[in-house]
Amino acid sequence: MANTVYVINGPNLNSLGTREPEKYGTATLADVEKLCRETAARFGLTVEFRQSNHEGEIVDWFHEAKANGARGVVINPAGYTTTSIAILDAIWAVGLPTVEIHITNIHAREAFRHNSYISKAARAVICGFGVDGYALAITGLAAMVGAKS
Ligand code: DHK
Repeated sequence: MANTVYVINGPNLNSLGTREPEKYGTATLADVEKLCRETAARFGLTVEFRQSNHEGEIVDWFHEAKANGARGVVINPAGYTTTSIAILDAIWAVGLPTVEIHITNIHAREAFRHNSYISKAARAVICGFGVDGYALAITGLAAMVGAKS
């Protein structure tokens, strides 16, 4: 798995496409997966694409990524962004370069969405580009880890 990046999606992103489309758009999670795979392939990278509504499962995936020799992680922590010290600690524990992405501009939304625990460990943060942010996150991660197009 030396050329693999994990793309981890948090709670409710399984409903992408039908969930509040005025905020999150109409692309589905399957569309996002395709975008991620196509973007990663340009840098010779393959993608492990995951989604969970359960915090502990997301923590486990960081440890799995490390054990499998992944190059890095892109995560949309969704509703766990502002609550999960466990995911923050997992990022620090495994030490993999991690890019945080949000579809919406969380800083232009309700105040309770502004304070990200994940940002304290992420190497970079992207928000507000819609699902295109996933392609930007993978492109940035590829540059961070020296994966060439
Ligand atoms: C997705 C969510 O589910 C929210 O909980 C976050 C994020 C924003 C997004 O923009 O991708 O607050």
